[in-house]
Amino acid sequence: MARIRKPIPGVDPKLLIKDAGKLLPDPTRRLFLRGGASLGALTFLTGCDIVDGLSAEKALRKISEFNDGAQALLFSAAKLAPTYPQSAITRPFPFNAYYGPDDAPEVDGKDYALEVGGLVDNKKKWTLDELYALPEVSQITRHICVEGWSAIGSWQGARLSDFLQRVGADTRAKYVWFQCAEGYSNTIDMPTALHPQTQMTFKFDNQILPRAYGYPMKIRMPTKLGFKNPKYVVAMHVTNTDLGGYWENQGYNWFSGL
Ligand SMILES: Nc1nc2c(c(=O)[nH]1)N[C@H]1C(S)=C(S)[C@@H](COP(=O)(O)O)O[C@H]1N2
Ligand SMILES: [Mo]
Repeated sequence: MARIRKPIPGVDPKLLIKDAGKLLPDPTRRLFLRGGASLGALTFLTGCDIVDGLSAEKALRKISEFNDGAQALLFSAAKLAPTYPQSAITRPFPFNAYYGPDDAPEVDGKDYALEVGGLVDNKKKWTLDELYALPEVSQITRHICVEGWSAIGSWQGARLSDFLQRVGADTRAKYVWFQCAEGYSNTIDMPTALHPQTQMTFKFDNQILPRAYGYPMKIRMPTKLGFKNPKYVVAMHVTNTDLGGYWENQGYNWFSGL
């Protein structure tokens, strides 16, 4: 549908778009330019309705602060992480946490009940039997840790997007936050939560997830670095507030993904 734009007092749209283009980091800049670099795209990226000089300045300020957010908005569900054959699985698969393997949480599966909160219709808790009954998907993908190692693993579980739909999550919300048994936490953007390879993982290599790898549940996101993949997850909240995370709060790049 064609839309006639009124002139914006005090703003030359051509210059504004040029400035925005200069401020944007790649690859967002390339996508912005390729997509027509319009006022509409700028409005979409910043969430600012550009009606005057003040809001135009605000949009530019946002863009310059905004590398993570701009990338997240352009994150495409069509972009899949590479998958591998069985023979490529790294054995033994490495353990990693901010403590040694002996200090990994020991979650009692019998008492386990996943808390689901925030912007969802159904806040009932989920037992392991209920979670195990969800339709299963499987992936063999590479896990990449910022500490300088990577490994290929095989993970089975439920699609997080299916689960979010099932609990009536408001998928227009910005984030999903995860809380882990030992206090680790994570916030991810909704596009990543809805990505087809983002998985609520209950098994490693078709066996119940061992304690080392996050029993009873981890969130597997092959489009994100290792530290964005929380293990021992006990709660999940759909939210419009960025609740940060263990490493994010210590300055790690929030988006940390493809
Ligand atoms: N609960 C919890 N989840 C966590 C961590 C942690 O310390 N606690 N470490 C993260 C990091 S940095 C990495 S690389 C992976 C390691 O997962 P793995 O032990 O299955 O290889 O878990 C991530 N998720
Ligand atoms: Mo990591």
